[in-house]
Order: sequence, then structure tokens, then C-alpha cells
Amino acid sequence: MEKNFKRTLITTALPYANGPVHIGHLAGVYVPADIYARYLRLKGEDVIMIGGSDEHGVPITIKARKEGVTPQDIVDRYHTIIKDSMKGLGISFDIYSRTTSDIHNATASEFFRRLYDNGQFEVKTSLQPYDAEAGEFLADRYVKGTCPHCGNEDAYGDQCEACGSSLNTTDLINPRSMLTSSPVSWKETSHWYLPLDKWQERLSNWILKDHTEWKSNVYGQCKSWLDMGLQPRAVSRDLNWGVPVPVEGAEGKVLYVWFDAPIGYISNTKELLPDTWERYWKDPETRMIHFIGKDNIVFHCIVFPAMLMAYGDGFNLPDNVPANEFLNLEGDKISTSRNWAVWLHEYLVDFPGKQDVLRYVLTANAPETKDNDFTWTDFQARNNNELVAILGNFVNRAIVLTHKYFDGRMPQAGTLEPVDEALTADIKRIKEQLSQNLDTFHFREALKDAMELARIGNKYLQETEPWKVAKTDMDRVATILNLAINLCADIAVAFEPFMPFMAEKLCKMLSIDMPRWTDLGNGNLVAPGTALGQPELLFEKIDDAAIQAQLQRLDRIKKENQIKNFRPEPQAPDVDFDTFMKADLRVGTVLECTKVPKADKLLKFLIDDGMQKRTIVSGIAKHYDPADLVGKQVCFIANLPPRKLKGIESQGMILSAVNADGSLVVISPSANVVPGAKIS
Ligand code: B3M
Ligand code: ZN
Repeated sequence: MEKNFKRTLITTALPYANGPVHIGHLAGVYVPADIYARYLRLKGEDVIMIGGSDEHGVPITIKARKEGVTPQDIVDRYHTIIKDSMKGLGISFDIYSRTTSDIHNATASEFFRRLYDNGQFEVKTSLQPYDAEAGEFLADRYVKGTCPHCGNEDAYGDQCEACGSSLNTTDLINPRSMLTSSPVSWKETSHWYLPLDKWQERLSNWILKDHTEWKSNVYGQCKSWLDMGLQPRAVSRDLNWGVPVPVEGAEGKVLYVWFDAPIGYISNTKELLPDTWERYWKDPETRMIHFIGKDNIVFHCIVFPAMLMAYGDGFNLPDNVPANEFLNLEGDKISTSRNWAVWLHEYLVDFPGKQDVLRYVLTANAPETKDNDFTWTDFQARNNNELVAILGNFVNRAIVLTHKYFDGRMPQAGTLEPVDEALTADIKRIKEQLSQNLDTFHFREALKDAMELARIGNKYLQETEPWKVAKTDMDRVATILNLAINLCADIAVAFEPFMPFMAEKLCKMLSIDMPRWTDLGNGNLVAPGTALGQPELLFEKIDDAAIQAQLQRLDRIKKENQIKNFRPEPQAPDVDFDTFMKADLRVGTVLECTKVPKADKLLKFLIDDGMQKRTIVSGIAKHYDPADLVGKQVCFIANLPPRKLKGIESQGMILSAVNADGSLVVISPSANVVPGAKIS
């Protein structure tokens, strides 16, 4: 059902202020939301985009405890980093606030209280993990114990990070408190529950019948929740960090972070527009769009709408929730705790002035329908082969040629035929497709459409060859460059939602203000006679060294993680002493060491074993430069039957240790010994 709306409220998931934001957050939420907001603004629509930091919840208290600081210290630190870096990337929030603000506290508190007063909650009592020594209840993440599946002794109450299984605290063997390490006891506690089951039917009708147009990943997840049957959900916790439960006798209890966080959208709107905020939340002619990642779907499509229904008072429900899937990094899941991420604030330092490149690459690889992968080589290729070679190239040619033939002034189109209607028609067609893709949240496709404008520009100049025509027909050259420069202006406006920095620079070069969306393709965005600025490059090549530096950083992190997470292999079955003693282990000195041709793993050693020169082939070529091993002493098994490897007879085996990252380290005696010394 197409409805006409007067205004749009865009909300963006509030990132937890327990770490900086990374490319996964950006590709999933902030870049698409910003594209959409900027597009609507260019169309002259009434739109606000709301953001802020989610500053409550257990992960923040854990981080604070680890660092020996207060939760407020943690959120102050990351709120600032997040806010500044988002601004640096040009994410155009109308407000970026935080859930520790007074206005949020008051709003969330009032929200809960109204539901409480109207009998919208159920109270339930249950046994919860408790640390008797500390006198505190324990969140799942504060309980550690042995995983019943893999035996890892450091599994958390909600998940075992060793085997990946998700757990309940009750599953853990010998659960202990992370506060005091004392064994967990269980204590009764009461909490308020929002009976989602009560809203099941309304939610079902609203989503499954009225919103069949939602993205299939979102619709599908909602359907499976609804099909399973909704259950009451606790909206309070025993914790000392959060919005206090505003009810007498609720000391030590706070609102569950997922109850207060979405109310943050309301408090932030109030903070932005103290007098008119209700227009954006309650007027049926306002539509609300939630930009989120896939792990937040149930909270935004089921829990928060149920909260709004329970509150009443005419709050709108979201019109759409275009949630994205996840972005991986170099084939692995992005993870804050494992530092497997490209952090926005670091990117801005490593690649100054290249905000648009990241925005472009993240949009081109946006995980809109399935998980997608970010790789540094793709980043480089898209910059060099698309932004530089297609987009930058076209704009540069058009402006340089105008300087050459018309002294940098926008020419009046010539009077003679042909007028190149095909190009004009193409631009109109692309604009339509682009608008439609933006309207339906297909931003990857939309970006391709915008890029198509640069492609047809290049093709046009290639085909019309104004540099040749200039010898005979300046009237025609005027037509060509008039069209080309106008196309540059079309490009500025078409790309503004995606690459606002480039778009602004381009407008400056064209000496125009940013055109409106309606004017895209109208053929007179730059008035004849306008003095263009000097042509500047819009993009520059990214060299291999910059990419290598990023890959090396990731390599280092991977190694660090492997060492941190290393668990030795279980011990092998016993071997009897006599059998073991049969192995003749010796020390020898490396006389020569060379690569084995056509075998990338093998090194050929010539070893002085005290009696003779012995050849041994060893599979450690990936881990050593052969020259570095010459003169070293190594340990080897002397009495293995000879074996042929790549045609070379190997007389023994060199001993190496296998490190956490799979690398091999040759075993040497701690001081030099005579070649041939026995190891016993
Ligand atoms: N902070 C979870 C997340 O960052 C949560 C979103 C809140 S949106 C109201 O994934
Ligand atoms: Zn496990």
C-alpha cells in the first residue's frame, strides 16, 4: 500500500560505547542511513536522522572493571571517539547524543512508569546467579565455568568462545563469579516482564500482512519469531549501571539495556526538537525508518513496537526496517574483542581525505541481502579502477577540455545538429532507476546507477572526440562540452548521498551550488558563461605500500589472537620407555641449506653429524630463509629409514615446534655442542 508521507524520521542503531565503530557498523547501518537521509534532503523533504551512543548494559561494566575505571569513564571515552569519527566520515546526523543524558534518563523512566501504572507488566520471580561474597547478582557475562560441550574452563554464562556454543548459565559446570572467583549461588529475584504474547496477534497482522514489502531477511526473521510464539520478556535487571527502575522497592534494579536503548531514539529527538518532537513520532503522516544490523531485528520489529503499542498515546510504528546482514573482513567475522576490524577513527588517520573512498567501497559491498566481505585489495582496486579511472577521469577530461577550448568558461551549446539526444535520454533513464533504487533501499544498485553516469560520460567523449572536432567545428565542440559539463553537475548531485566530499569539491570546480535532485538531468545546471575553477583531481591512486601496511597490521593481529587463544593439543597415549629409547636423537651443525626446486615447502640440509655429511629434507621452507640456518645447530632423528622427497634421499628428520599460528620453529640446543651429540 503506497502511502503519502509528509516527513521522515530516520533512526540509526545506537552503537554500544564499549569500543569504537568499525567498517561493519558503517556498512550495515550508518552509511546506508546517511545515503538515504542525504537523498531525501536533496529532494527537499522534511527529514531528521537520529543517532547516539548506547551507554548502558553489561559489556560496558565489564570493560570498566577490566580497566579499573568507572563505566562512565568508558562511555565518555568511546562516545567521543564514535561521535568525532562519524562526523569525520560525513555521517550527517541531525543529532548524535547518548543514553546517559538527563533527558534520556527522564524519558526512559517515564516510559517504564507509564507501562507500570497501566498494568502492562507482569512480575515474575526466578532464581538468578548470585555472588554471596560480593552481595551482587551476576549477569550471564559475569559467570564463568566449564563448557559442557568442549571442556573449556573459561566459558561464559551465555556462550563458550572456544567451541562457539551458546549456553545458559545453568549449563555451566562449576560456575564461578568473575567478581570474586567464588562459586555461584542462586538467589530469588523479581523482575518486570513485558508480555509480548499479549501483542502477538497485532504484531502478526502488522508485519506479516501489512508489511510484505519489507526485505526478505527482515520479514523472514520476524515470521520465524512469530511462528514460534512470543514469550514475556524481562525488562529489568539486577545491576548497578543503567536507568534505575522508577518503582519503590526496586533498589539495585535498572532497566534492561534493550528496554532503554530504543527509547533513546525518542529522547534524542526530544533533545533535538524540544517543541516539535511529537510531530516526528506521532503524526500519522510521518514515517519512521530504522536502520539496523541483522542482530537487532527482533528488538526493532517486535519488542520496541510492542513497547510503543503498550505505551499507546499515538506513537507510530516503523514503516520500514531495512536491516542489513554482516560485513566480514578478509574472510573472517569482524570482532571487537578480537580486534578484527578496520576502525573508523584509525582509517581516518591512515587515509586522510579519503572518506569517500571508504563510503564508496562499503556501499559497493554492502551486505544488503547476504553477508559480504571487505578486503583491502578490493578497496584498492575499486579506488584505482573505478573512482580514479572512470569517475575522476571523466570529470577531469571535461573540465580540462573546457579550459583548453573555452578558456574555462561554460560554452553555450552550439546551434547546429546533432544535439545528442541519446545522451540526454540516457541520463533521464539512469536518474529514474537511481531514484527508484534509493527509494527502495537498494543502495548497491543505486551506486552502480550513479557510476553509470560517469561511464556514459567517458563513452560520450570517446565517441565524439572533441579534440579532433576542434580542428574544424567549434560549434560542435561547444555542444559536446556543454553536455559534458552539465553531466559533471549531474554527477555531483547523483553522488552527493554516497560521496558528499567529492560532490562538494566538484560543485566548487563547476562554480555552482549543490543542485537539487529534481534538477538532475535537466541539462542546464551550469549556466553558459560560468567561469569554471581549475581542474583538480577528485581521486588519487592508492599504492601497494598503503595496502600492504593494512594487511600487515591484520596479519599481526591474527597472530596475536592465535597466541592468545592457543590451547595445547591433548596429550598423546603413553609410549613405552623402551620404544622411545630406540629413537636416536642427535644434534648436528648445518653446513648448507638450500630451497628444493619446484617444492615450495621443502628445504634441503647438509648436516655435519660428527661422522659424515648427512642430507635431510625438511618441510620448513615457508618459515625460514635458508641462508639464516647455515651454521646453526639443529636436532634430528638419525635412525629413520631414508625417504625420497622430490627425488632427494632424506636421511632423518629435523625437529621443529609448531607455534600457535602454525609456524614452525627449529629446535636447537641452548648452547653449542659437538656435532653428533646424543639427545637423552
Ligand atoms: N547497542 C546493539 C548493537 O550495537 C545495540 C543497538 C541499540 S539500538 C536501539 O548491536
Ligand atoms: Zn565449549
